[in-house]
Amino acid sequence: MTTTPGLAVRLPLGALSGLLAGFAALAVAELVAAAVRPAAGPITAVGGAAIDRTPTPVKDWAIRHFGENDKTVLQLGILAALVVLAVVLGLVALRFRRVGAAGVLIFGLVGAGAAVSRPDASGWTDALPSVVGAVAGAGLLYRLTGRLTLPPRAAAAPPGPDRAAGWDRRGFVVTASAAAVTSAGVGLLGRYLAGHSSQAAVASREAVRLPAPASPAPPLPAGVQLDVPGLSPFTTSNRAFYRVDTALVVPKVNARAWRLRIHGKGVARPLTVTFEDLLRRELIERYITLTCVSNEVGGPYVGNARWLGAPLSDLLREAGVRPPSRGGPADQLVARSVDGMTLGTPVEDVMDGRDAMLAVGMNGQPLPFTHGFPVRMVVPGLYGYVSACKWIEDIELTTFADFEPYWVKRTWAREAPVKTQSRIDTPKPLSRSRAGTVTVAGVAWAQHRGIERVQVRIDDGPWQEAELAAEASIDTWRQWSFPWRATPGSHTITARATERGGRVQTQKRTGTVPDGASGRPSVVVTVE
Ligand SMILES: Nc1nc2c(c(=O)[nH]1)N[C@H]1C(S)=C(S)[C@@H](COP(=O)(O)O)O[C@H]1N2
Ligand SMILES: [Mo]
Repeated sequence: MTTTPGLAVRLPLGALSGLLAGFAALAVAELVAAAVRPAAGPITAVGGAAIDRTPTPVKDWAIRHFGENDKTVLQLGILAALVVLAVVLGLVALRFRRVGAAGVLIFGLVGAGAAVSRPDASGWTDALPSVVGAVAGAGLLYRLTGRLTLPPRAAAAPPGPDRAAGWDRRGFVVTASAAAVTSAGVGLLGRYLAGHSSQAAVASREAVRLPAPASPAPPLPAGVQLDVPGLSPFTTSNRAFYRVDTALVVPKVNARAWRLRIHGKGVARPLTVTFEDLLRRELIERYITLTCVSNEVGGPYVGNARWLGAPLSDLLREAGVRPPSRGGPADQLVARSVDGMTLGTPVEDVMDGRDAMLAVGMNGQPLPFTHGFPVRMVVPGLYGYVSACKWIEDIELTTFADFEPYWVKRTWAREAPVKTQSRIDTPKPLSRSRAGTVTVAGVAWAQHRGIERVQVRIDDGPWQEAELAAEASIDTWRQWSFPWRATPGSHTITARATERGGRVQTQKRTGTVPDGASGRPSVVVTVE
């Protein structure tokens, strides 16, 4: 007579026990997180810690290959790892129940450690979701695997319908089903509560009425937009605007509760402003093109929007800040976001008269949550990672010597003005065209310096002038187009821009690290 079921039954049941325990642990953790702080949940915390510890080349590669899906890929990866882990612990628990359960607790501690060490952690309570979840998961695993081996006395009893194979089949099925149903319910409740807590933020965004700017954007000149199919529109819609950030869960900030503090070295009068305060100020509206330092030559991480915001230099002056050129002691402005990101911007740049702003509007709308609602920084001429802090809540005046922001700690340059770049939007790489006139068109940017010329070259031929669209301002990109008399064969089209003052976009190719990609865009096409 067997006292335990055969391996063919035990192994799958052990794995199932592990999976159920993992599911219960996560569900309970999410519920507790909804009460404590949604971002303190284990998946978000471990994911965030993983993002911060990912080496720069891998992160850059992930941004380039998965683009805006990079975070979904990471979360799926974490989930897959947890599934494997749960199965392994379930199998271990078949033989060593205590060890399996202890394993669940240890991983709970890893989650708790990740949660309390997040830069936006609110304290030891951030450990609660992982700890409580792990206790629930460990307890369940212990119980479930207990049902798979009967105590000697029970096993010796005459086999009945429920213990024919020497294990408490009914007990297992009842416990497992109850656990599955309860976990699903607990998980859904957690989701609901977390969603509910972001309702206030959503409502605060819906209630925003953007005021008219004291200084509206100058009307766009006629001819700023060329009529070429496949060419990027002059203004990028909010929906189409690229998104690059480290936030696994988009922060949902309640504008009514939002505050921005301005303080630090040389700040004679530290300030705290509310969202209402900002809206009451004299706002400016400007078209500004934003670019990511991770954008490869020809890449998609660039967009142009009409931003509405409060001039940053006015606020800094009210706080008593002087730029270094006027003897101010701080040369670096460190912006902090609600999710703990830090970005460092030269104080000189934001006070030199350019339209650096605390933006509240994007293309006539309050900022979308993904683009930093309620307030973000925008500084013309600098890559996003040294200027464009989303979900901003704190500005500290300091020095480059005293503080290294997030990306600078990860091998990116301290200072990063945007490099002059051009992009060929049409024809697409490896496309086929008919011989005759083919319109080559794209965009070119050199924010805060301006574009004065774009040229196109076919194969090794001479550089030929492209037609430039009208210039909205030196802070925006410019469209360009070139009527190419295409002849049959395979051809390489290359473009280069010249910034105001005559400096030509370099042909020297560099990668994105440490201060942005250089080189000229080219596409290969076939003409029939
Ligand atoms: N809080 C926060 N702000 C951030 C980032 C971030 O990861 N977190 N990424 C920066 C980078 S690298 C860029 S390029 C811009 C992108 O802004 P967008 O997502 O609105 O296009 O935001 C910047 N601001
Ligand atoms: Mo970026």
